[in-house]
Amino acid sequence: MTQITNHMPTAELQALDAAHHMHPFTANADLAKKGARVITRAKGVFLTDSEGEEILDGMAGLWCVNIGYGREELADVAARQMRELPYYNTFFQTTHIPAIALANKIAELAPGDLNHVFFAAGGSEANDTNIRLVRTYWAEKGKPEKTVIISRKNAYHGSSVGSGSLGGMVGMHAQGGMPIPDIHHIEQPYWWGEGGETSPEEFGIARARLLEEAILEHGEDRVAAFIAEPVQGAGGVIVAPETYWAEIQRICDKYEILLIVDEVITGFGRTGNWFGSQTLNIRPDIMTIAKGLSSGYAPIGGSIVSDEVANVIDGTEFAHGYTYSGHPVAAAVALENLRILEEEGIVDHVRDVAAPYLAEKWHGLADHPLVGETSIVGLMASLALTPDKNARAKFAAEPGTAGLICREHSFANNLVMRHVGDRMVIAPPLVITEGEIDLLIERARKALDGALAELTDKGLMQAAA
Ligand code: PXG
Repeated sequence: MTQITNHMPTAELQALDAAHHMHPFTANADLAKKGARVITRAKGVFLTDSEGEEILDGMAGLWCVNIGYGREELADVAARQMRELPYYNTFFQTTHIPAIALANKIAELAPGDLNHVFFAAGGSEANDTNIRLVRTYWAEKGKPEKTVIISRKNAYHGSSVGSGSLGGMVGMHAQGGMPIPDIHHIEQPYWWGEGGETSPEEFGIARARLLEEAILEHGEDRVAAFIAEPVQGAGGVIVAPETYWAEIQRICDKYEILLIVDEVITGFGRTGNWFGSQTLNIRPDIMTIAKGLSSGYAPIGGSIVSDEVANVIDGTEFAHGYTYSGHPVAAAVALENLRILEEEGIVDHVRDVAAPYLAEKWHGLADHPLVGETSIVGLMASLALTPDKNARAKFAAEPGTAGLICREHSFANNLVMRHVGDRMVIAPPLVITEGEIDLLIERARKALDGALAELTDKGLMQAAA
């Protein structure tokens, strides 16, 4: 273990962190006892911590560092832009070159008639924008009563009050008065966990038809939009059965409700195309983007809007915007990131090389006694931990117990692999090589072995009744 000497000892950093830093989605008192892992630098797909450990980042940060860490070009562009114009706003009839260039580039890359971009600083803000966009769209069309937005349970659309309401996370709704009115959640298309005896194909159709039922229940004249992730990310990389999306598209078309596709994770190459909508053959009216837009090097997100929606919105003053909408440094960094993704053929690398290779290896983990199913689209993958794979059984223990144990073993083996309940998920940087995928799989298997041993020792390999 290499000791790094240019900063204070880890324990001191941890104590200072615990004293003044409130972490997101964390029981901070528990973390204070244990001490946070301090990440000091990163290169390619590897992180280095304050103890000098090299960790394979199987999560690309938080599903965002698509081009990998340590690209000097982005640092150079940021420095140049800060010197030239560090900040100016896009309110009050002004604009600047990075915002112009980035909006044009995004319009070129986005499918169909998604040609207009409203910028935000991240995905939560962009989804808040979307709530107001779709309601304003219908009001401008003379249908102000169309305000209901249908979403899905176990969806993640952000953590602000609006976007958290769109999301379907029960634990989030329990804190702070969410969801806001007129957001309705239907069941998710999670066959392995909820499909029972139905075939995946039938289940996909049945879960999509819940959208139609919800529209009819509220009345077509009340429903503004449906929002969904192409593949649920934070919900556990849940890949809908193949029948699902065509049926959703049919229903959105039939009832003329706007389709918001949240591409915050699936955008910018993650699924082997520029957008998950292309991989899954979906035609959104609005797309939410963030994360991979800048590969996480700068905070930026936005909504890509169709010609039709933009034309209607443009007819009024949309009283909405953020200080950092189209921030010049973030926009310049995003533009450079898109240049690298494009010129280095990174999306092709995902589709033709990395995703097929990872899929083969990831599905290979299905022979492990702890693994119930493996799912993968592009470079986002998950597996279900189970005490009894033939029965698709859940654990008798509190949900997430096995997942947390497996994550701890993964960390101990220098692999960042997340758990969502008792599903393990990965989404590595898109530049990952075959050799690095081998290492990821080797460490994931060690984590599974370690978890199986610990679960067996503790008598936790019991199925729920
Ligand atoms: N939509 C989707 C689909 C997301 O995954 C957001 C919106 C919100 O983006 P911002 O930039 O406001 O965070 C996200 C974010 C996790 C995790 O634990 C996932 C996200 C964020 C934080 C943690 O998997 N996704």
